[in-house]
Amino acid sequence: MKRSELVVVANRLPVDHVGEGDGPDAWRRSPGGLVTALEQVMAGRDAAWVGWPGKADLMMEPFEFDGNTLVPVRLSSDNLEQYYEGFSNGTIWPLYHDVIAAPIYRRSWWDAYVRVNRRFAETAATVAAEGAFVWVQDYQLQLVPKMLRELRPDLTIGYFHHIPFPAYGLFAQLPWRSEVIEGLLGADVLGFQRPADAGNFQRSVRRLFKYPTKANRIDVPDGEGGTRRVLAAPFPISIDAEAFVELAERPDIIARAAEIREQLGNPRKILLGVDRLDYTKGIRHRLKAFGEMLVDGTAEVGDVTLVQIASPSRPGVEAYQDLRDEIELTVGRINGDYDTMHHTAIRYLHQGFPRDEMVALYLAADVMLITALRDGMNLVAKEYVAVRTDQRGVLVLSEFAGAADELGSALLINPHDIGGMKAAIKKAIDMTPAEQGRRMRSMRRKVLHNDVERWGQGFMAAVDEIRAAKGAN
Ligand code: GDG
Repeated sequence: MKRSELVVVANRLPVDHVGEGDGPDAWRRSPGGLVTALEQVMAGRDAAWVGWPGKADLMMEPFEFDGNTLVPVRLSSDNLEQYYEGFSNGTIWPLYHDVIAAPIYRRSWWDAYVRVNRRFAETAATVAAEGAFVWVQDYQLQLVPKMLRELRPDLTIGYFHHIPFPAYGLFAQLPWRSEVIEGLLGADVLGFQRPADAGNFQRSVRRLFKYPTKANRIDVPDGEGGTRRVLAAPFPISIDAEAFVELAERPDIIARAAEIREQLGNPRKILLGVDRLDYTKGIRHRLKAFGEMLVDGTAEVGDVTLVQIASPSRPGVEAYQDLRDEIELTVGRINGDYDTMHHTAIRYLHQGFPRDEMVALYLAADVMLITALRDGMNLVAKEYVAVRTDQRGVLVLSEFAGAADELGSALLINPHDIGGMKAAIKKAIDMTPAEQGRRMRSMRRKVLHNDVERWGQGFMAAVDEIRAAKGAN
């Protein structure tokens, strides 16, 4: 097999199967943020991407796509149920998001997680060239760094954690906590979203292993009497801000934004929520606040409309099925009580949309509601800010989303405080254009400057530094 200097390992390949057969023509680049983020790092390099192709039991040879080698990892439907829906999304996801839903600890899921992580590590080991850099992505693959180091000590290994890393008091619940920390410590550079996440990880390392940590550096025993230095630091992820600005300036998208307002019956203010349908996003809390505003008259149907896009997510996980039922019941009740023949209180769409339409929605929205109970970063917040080249619009942003670290000029809220959230939404609805402009300008400076290219460069600079230090030893 052809071997590459840079290998990305992620749960999913960056493509979706759209055509007939399994040839390269049948694939299209997936729209996700991770793909865009890494595209820039991979461009112009001899790079490979190891991941699951998105269909159970699909056995495929590596293939070339857009100048990179894609290396499919086969997963059976049993693997998907136990490793992906089970351990990744039924255990780790709720545990790492502060136990908003109850994590399920099941030994058979853990066993499957170990097996599948090993398969990813073995595949990456066959693809990486001598001394290559391998960049592992996210919580589904926390054991890969250690497994890969054992197979290929010549490699430099990075890992980026897209979701929060919890406080030790919660993390300690995990029956396999030591194995997970050991797995991650196989990397040379560990990236987290917020300083708090990197701090939580370091505390877990100290509590469980007593390894010394100082200024984001951890000295891990190398098994030969010496130590190996691991960097565990924040690298807040971002968006391709320029690409969003270009979309926001396209006349057809601007016209579409006006059309959306028209189609909603020309309300004075449009509020918008865009989330994967996930219990971490605080959609229920948002609906509660908005519903109460209709009851107490701080918002009126026709004057204000809430558009809620909830893109379908993880339909195989029970907690997501329950959440969907609950949200749809609430939306139905509110609309039943308040809709008129001309206007709706909440326009709810359980659908995914093309990016153009998303940008038109952002442009149409006077107020963007991000009420996550816990969120690694939240790229929607950054996208909304990037497209507002008119310096208008108000971002209501949960302090529990990583984006709050950079976007302090948003109206920051605690989504558990329904009264506080209602007051912030009211303030957003009433905000003067001058104040909107002042806040938006300050946030846009941050997002345009700290874009995804900078994120990639920052991480790679840390990797280069570690590599240079290794070379010097
Ligand atoms: C995880 C972490 C972290 C959503 N619906 C549609 C659509 N989207 C796009 C958004 C945005 C992305 O998906 C969602 O990213 P978020 O960051 O908001 O949230 P997660 O999916 O939970 O992502 C998160 C992220 O990883 C990156 O590290 O920020 O904290 O949980 O780009 O625009 N895009 C299109 N149609 C949709 O219907 N085209």
